[in-house]
Amino acid sequence: MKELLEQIRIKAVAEIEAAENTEELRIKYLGKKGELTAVLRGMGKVAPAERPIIGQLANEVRATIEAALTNKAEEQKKKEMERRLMTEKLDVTLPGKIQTVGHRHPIAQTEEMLREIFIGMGFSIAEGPEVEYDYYNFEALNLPKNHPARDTQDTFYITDNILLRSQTSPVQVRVMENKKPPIRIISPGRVYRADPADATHSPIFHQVEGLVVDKGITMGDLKGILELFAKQMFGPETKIRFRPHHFPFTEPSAEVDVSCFVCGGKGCRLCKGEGWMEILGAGMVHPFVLSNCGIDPNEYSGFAFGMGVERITMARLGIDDLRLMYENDVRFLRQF
Ligand code: 2U9
Repeated sequence: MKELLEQIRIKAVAEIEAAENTEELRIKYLGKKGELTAVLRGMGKVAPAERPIIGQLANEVRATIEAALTNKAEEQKKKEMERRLMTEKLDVTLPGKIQTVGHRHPIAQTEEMLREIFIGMGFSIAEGPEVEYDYYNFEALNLPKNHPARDTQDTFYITDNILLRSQTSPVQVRVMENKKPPIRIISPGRVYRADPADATHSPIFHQVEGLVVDKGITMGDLKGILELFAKQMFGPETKIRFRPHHFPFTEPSAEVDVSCFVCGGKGCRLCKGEGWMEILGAGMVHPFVLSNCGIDPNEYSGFAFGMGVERITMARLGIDDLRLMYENDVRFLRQF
C-alpha cells in the first residue's frame, strides 16, 4: 500500500509538471473515481495497526498533488500574463487619432437662426408635405390654372394635380383650413422649381415663409415684425425698405430690402454698390386666399412674407455662387 501511494505521488507530480491541462489530472488523481481515492477505499484491507500510518501517508500524497496542481496553475497564469505583455504592447507615446468634429451646413445654420428669431417673437413652426396637390400650391393661393404667374413658379409634376411644392405656402393654407385665428406661424422647408442651376438659382432650395392672421392686423404689424427680424438677423443698425410689387396671394405686396450690413448703406462689393440688399417678399394676405381657406376676410386680416434661405445665407456669409453650397466640398464648408 505504501509503495502504491509513493508510486502515485511520483507519477502524479511528473504528469502535472509536464501537463498543459491540470484540470484533467486533478480529476484523474483526486476526483471521486480518482487513483488516490481508489487506494483510500481499499483501507479496509490494511491491518488496523498500519491504518494511521497509511492514512497519514495518503494525506501527505494528496497534499503534495494539490500543491503541484496549484504551482502548475500559477506557473501557467504567469506564462499567460507574460505572453500578453509581449503581444499586447501599447505604445502610449504614439500620436493619437484626431477626432474631427463636424458642424451644421451653412443653410441649416441660417434656417436655425431664422427659426429662433421668429420663435422669439411668438411664432410657431408649421411643416407639411413636399409632394403637394396643385390646389394647395397654386389654386388656393389665387393662382388658378393658366394664371401667368404660374410660369415664374414652374415646378415638377407627378400627375396633373400632384407636384413638388414650389413654395411652402401650402403649409399655411393647411393650417388656416384647420385652425381659427389667431395664427402666427413660420413654415421652413425645401421647395422645388423647374429652374436650371446657376449662381443664383437651383431646382431645389429652402424657404421660410411666415403668416399672421388675426382681427385688425395691418401693414404696420408686418413692417414692425420684419424690422425686428432684420435687426436680429443682420445687426441692430439695420434698416428695411419696402418697394411696391405684385404677388397673386398678397395685396398690397412689396419686395423688402435691408440696408447692407457691411457698408451700412454707402455701397460696397457685397451690396454691389446699392447700399441695400433684397432679401424677402411680403404683403397683406389677399382676401380671396383667406376665403379659400375658410377665414372671413371681413372679420380677419393677415400678413405673409417669404424668404429664400440660400439668399440669406449668401448675404450673411458673402458667398457669391449658390452652387458652392450644394457641392459639399469640405474645404468650402469648413470656412463657416
Ligand atoms: C399664404 C398667403 C400668402 C408668402 C409670400 C413672398 C411674398 C415672396 C419669395 C421670396 C424669395 C419666394 O424664395 S423666394 O423666391 N416669396 O416674395 N412669399 S408673400 O405669401 C403667402 C403665403 C401663404 C396662405
